[in-house]
Amino acid sequence: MSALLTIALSKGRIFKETLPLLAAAGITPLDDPDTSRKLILDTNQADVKLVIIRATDVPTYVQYGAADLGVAGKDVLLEHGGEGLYEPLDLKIARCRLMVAGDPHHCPRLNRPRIATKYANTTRRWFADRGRQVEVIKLYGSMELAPLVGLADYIVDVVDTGNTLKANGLAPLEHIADISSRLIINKAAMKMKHARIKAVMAKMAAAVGG
Ligand code: PRT
Ligand code: MG
Repeated sequence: MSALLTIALSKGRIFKETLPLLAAAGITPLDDPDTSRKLILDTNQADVKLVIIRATDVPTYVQYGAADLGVAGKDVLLEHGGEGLYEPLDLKIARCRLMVAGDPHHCPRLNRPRIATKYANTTRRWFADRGRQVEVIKLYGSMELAPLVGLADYIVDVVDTGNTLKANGLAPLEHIADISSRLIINKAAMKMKHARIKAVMAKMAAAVGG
């Protein structure tokens, strides 16, 4: 007898890169979220389910215990704040950098440059910590467009190859943080399902490698 274990994941790169780590823990999904319309995926283990949600919603599901475990980018965790969560394991997947970016030839508004980003909390904190006055404009996607149409002087976004910035005449300017995805765990679940979660964690940790 064992309690149900629910794991929250987002589609795309996090799902793909988490699959081998779950496999190392003996967990294989029975459906592919790219072709299935199901939001709850069964796995080869009857008592392990995957819930497939937006990347930015993963910490919220785990915080409130709707999922016991989850995988979320450090960018998303910094923005969420990490309340109600343990973050015990760096999975070293979906790596990128959180950067300030912009047109290197652009002259910003002198007193208070505008920064467009979906990372509004992180951005406010980062500039405030450096004593730099900025106006943060919250967006939900396509940040690269904002400087091109005069909505903002700079953006804060995650950058991998930098190709998306380059294709839009932008360049990375300042490094905020190195990003990778983390295993996150609901604090109450960690107590109630301790042995079970510890076992999954240990196998995933062994599979992460250096
Ligand atoms: O796509 P959706 O709006 O549903 O949500 P999401 O963008 O938050 O999810 P997803 O799956 O795209 O990203 C999940 C996590 O992957 C992020 O929270 C990051 O921690 C991590 N990650 C790693 C990235 C990238 N690399 C990355 N390159 N997330 C986004 N990107 C974007 C980047 O901003 C650019 O627009 O991908 C585009 C290509 O990047 P370049 O630099 O290679 O051109
Ligand atoms: Mg995306």
